[in-house]
Amino acid sequence: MRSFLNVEDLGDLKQALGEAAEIKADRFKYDTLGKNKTLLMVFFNNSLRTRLSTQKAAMNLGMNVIVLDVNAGAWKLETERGVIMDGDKSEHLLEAIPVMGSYCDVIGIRSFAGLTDREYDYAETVYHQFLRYSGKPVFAMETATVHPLQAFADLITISEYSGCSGHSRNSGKPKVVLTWAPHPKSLPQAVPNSFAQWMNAADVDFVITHPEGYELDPRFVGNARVEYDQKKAFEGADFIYAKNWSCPGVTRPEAYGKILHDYHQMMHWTVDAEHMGWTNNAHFMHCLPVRRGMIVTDDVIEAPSSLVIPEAANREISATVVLKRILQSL
Ligand code: AN0
Ligand code: CP
Repeated sequence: MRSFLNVEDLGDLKQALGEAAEIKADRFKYDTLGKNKTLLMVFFNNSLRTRLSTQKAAMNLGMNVIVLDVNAGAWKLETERGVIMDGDKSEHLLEAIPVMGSYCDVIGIRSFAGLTDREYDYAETVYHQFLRYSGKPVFAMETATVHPLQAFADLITISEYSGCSGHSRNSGKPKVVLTWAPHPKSLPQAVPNSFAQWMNAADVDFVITHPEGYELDPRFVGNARVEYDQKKAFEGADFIYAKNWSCPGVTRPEAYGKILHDYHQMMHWTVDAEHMGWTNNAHFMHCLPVRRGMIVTDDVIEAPSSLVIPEAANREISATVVLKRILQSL
């Protein structure tokens, strides 16, 4: 595997879930696979889980790890071609990428959407430059439009907990609901995009609910059911996956990356005990970091049915499977 951005990059999902279970049973099973191989993790944005879980995954496989925080100590990087670099940016990404590639065997990239130029973000311009100019396999640690390590960890978690809950009303398939929830700042669409893409590929009954104007890109929505009435969407749900995202610019191109309403008017979308009461005793999920009181109430996130901690722990598992696949193809 030379690139990890989309669910298709992993091939058969059942096999990938089998590998995840194998790693979970013995996370050091392949601890010599990465001997003398170096992972470089490049962060253009903050992280807690991705940074720790991906580094841990690399260590499980016996790799060496280098972490670069581009905005804390590196030269400021220009990303556009054809500009006269007379501002505060000292180096161009097109030199920086092959230099980074010369020090490592695998590169992970965290580079969020700028949320101003939809075409630039949705072309995954920065990711594809790394893929083209580094000469090394590259994987997404949340790029402009996707967060596949998160979605894979989410799928692992759902498959673990749908097995043991077994109380779905939907002919054996768990009902999984992705719900928009309020947030005071503009956030990317990467997490909901990937979650939708992976749920569409999985064996679940999948519903998306959000206020009008927040329609996700059709390439990620696929055949999912979109239900604007949050209560109807929640009915019978086995898993509630909450996330905020800014306007994806599908039905409102001029509002790309914006918050469409003052969040004070949207607090009825916050997932609280009343919302969870509409479900089939659903598990609550969120990728974290989460703002309590905005996305979810304290009681819901602290309830025994909340999966936010095991979900985050599964990030180590998803990253170990992905790095293992990459190392096996070197
Ligand atoms: C980021 C986002 O919404 O994409 C990262 C989530 C994993 N969240 C924030 O910036 C708060
Ligand atoms: N869920 C997730 O990717 O968290 P971080 O932003 O802390 O890495």
